[in-house]
Amino acid sequence: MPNSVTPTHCPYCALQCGMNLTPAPDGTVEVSERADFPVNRGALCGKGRTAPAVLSSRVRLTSPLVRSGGTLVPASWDEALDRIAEGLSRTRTEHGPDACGVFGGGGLTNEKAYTLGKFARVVLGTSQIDYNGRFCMSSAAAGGMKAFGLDRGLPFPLEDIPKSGCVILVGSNLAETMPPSLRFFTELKENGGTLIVVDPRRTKTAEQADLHLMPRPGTDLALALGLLHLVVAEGRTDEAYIGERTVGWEDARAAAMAHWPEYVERITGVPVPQLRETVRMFCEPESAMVLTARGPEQQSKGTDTVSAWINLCLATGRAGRPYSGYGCLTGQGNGQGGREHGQKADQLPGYRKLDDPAARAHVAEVWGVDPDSLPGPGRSAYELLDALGSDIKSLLLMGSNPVVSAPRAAHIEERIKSLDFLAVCDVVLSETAALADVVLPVTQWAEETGTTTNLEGRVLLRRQAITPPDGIRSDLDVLHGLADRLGVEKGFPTDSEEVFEELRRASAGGPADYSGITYRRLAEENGVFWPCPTPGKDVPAGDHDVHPGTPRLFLERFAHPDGRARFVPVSHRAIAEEPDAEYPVLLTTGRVVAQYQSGAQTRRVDELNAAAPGPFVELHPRLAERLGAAEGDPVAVVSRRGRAVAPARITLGIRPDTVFMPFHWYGEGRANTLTNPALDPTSRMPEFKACAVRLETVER
Ligand SMILES: Nc1nc2c(c(=O)[nH]1)N[C@H]1C(S)=C(S)[C@@H](COP(=O)(O)OP(=O)(O)OC[C@H]3O[C@@H](n4cnc5c(=O)[nH]c(N)nc54)[C@H](O)[C@@H]3O)O[C@H]1N2
Ligand SMILES: Nc1nc2c(c(=O)[nH]1)N[C@H]1C(S)=C(S)[C@@H](COP(=O)(O)OP(=O)(O)OC[C@H]3O[C@@H](n4cnc5c(=O)[nH]c(N)nc54)[C@H](O)[C@@H]3O)O[C@H]1N2
Ligand code: SF4
Ligand SMILES: [Mo]
Repeated sequence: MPNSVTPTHCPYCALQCGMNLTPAPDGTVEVSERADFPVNRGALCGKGRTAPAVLSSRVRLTSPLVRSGGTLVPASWDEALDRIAEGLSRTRTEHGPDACGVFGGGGLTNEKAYTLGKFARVVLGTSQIDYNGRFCMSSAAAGGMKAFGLDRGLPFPLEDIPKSGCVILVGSNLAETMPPSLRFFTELKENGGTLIVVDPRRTKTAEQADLHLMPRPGTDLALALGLLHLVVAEGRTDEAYIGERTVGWEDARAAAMAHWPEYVERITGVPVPQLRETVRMFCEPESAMVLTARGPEQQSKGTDTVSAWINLCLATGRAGRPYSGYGCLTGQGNGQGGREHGQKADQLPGYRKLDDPAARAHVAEVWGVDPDSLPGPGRSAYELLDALGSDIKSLLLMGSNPVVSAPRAAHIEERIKSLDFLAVCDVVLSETAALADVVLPVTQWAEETGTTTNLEGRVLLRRQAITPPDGIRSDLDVLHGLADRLGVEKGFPTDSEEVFEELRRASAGGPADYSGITYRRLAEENGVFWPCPTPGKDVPAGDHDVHPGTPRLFLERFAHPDGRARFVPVSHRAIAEEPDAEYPVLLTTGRVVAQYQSGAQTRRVDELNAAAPGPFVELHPRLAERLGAAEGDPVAVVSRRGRAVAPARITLGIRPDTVFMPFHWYGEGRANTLTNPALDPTSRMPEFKACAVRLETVER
């Protein structure tokens, strides 16, 4: 395909911005504007613009590596695959199938996520599979499931945002994490709508807000309950809607009424007049939305927090109506699709439940296996990583770099080192890959075709634009080669369209039904929203011979059998580790615009490193003064898990009781050395967004 222009999508975040790729004569690839994709209309952030830099052989893996005499040395594909098959077989024979673990990622395409889940259950027969999406949007998924009976991050396209009357954006810094999406919020304000941002820091996003609430980290649950209390006290509930479309209001109402505004002000630090103003701005227009991201979700009470914000929407009739609703801004490139097709511990394709006999029977038939042979649900991501070296002896890892991104990372790094056998598939030698016994170099976005599902539930076709270098194979090739060596010759195709055709059948009739979607439709229609069933006796085709897809959910009914949404009664509780005399300051963590996640990819791009060269500790001048630190001075941040050091960045844009560190780096500035793996009881999400630390100056 020399010199032809290929319309495709960015490899990084959940916006999945459209872009055009053109191979250049020197072997590089040029990115150019692709204006026909409605999510970004041609705009890209610096990461998307520079993504081809990671295709270069200067930074990527170019050959399989195997450990020999303590170091990783190049090897043939046959030798590398044989070694992995041997490692996994030995563990299975000596310790049973559940001693083999599999860890996936929300950046993997639908085809890869689907095949990885099938590989774990059918080839290894292990229940021990989970993925990094557990660290991402699992609390929002759990909250959405409880309330609506279905989890799709956004129940409407981003294009609906400018038509709403008010948006409350809770713990999202989308001006840095999804820059092209800021346009929808600018248009909201131009149309007369208002934007409220809830963030303990005055971020670039908060600067755009009409009202910025600055709560103490970890108190969003109390904040939402306080707002609901005021909604009731001021008579702003929508009783007709509550009666017709919901269940469970009385209990949720009673729980919220215990959260008096003054009590909520004491917990959150948000003044009562700001709470009242928020309620007024949210309730006065005809429509309004609440959108959450990692701020309120990455807490040990993230699920209850999401429930509280959904309760606010339901009590005011702001869900399942035009330009109104609750949504979660999912994060990774395939954060949505990656949570639907079976790489999650409790899940089968199509967002089916692994413990549901009918779901097991359906998927087992597609897979050609006995339903009883499918294992049950396994451990969640942190619990799986924590069991490495004890219950789990071998691990196959694809699409994550937990040595940097897992909570309590020094401990997890030790657990990984204590494995009998570790195999990693990656595009670069990540910090986790560097610990492996075998590393396999895989193809990347521009070199392979596959589908992703963006944060709106829009299924997209990412097309191959260039030929991969010699010596590199795709993740699907790897799973095919391993299945074959482990005695399963059929059922692991290497062609992604063939996998998708099977995924369509496996998802048919499930909550995330993709059966009406084909590669051809995706190419012609610029994406299709799920659910998209195959028209048949249960699904009238209407004017189409195909189902049109579902951009907007819940307008007629919610997904529970009775069509009604559920209120969930919730009450405030403290974070798992409150500050005390020894650890008096709160640490929160997150992202900067120029680096992506564990930095495995973006730290290999010169332009991005120049913009964001390393970690830092953001703190308020008052805290800096008490500590005796000036701008740029190294500061040690110490928690019960460990110690990290990074330069001080002093700003008035953060609460004086809180410090912030981005988590993109390894080494002494690794934020996750400090974080607390306290888990949410429902979603098993770790508390990345709040733990107790103390600060120390460092002599240099
Ligand atoms: N540049 C860049 N973009 C990315 C990514 C990246 O790594 N880099 N990753 C992608 C992925 S996977 C994800 S999940 C998304 C994440 O996107 P976001 O959720 O926007 O990212 P974060 O920076 O983790 O957190 C958002 C905000 O939460 C605030 N916050 C911290 N603690 C609290 C709290 O207790 N309550 C509230 N309300 N807010 C709090 C932080 O100050 C921060 O500004 O970004 C995606 N896009
Ligand atoms: N303190 C703190 N920690 C956090 C968070 C936080 O806010 N604070 N956020 C959490 C969140 S939301 C997330 S999503 C996680 C993300 O953290 P990670 O799971 O570590 O995410 P990435 O850095 O994207 O890792 C993806 C890895 O897969 C590789 N890769 C990319 N594409 C492919 C592919 O197609 N195939 C294969 N085999 N490999 C590929 C990349 O090179 C990289 O090494 O971090 C979590 N950790
Ligand atoms: S906003 Fe996300 S999808 Fe768009 S170019 Fe940037 S990283 Fe890529
Ligand atoms: Mo994420």
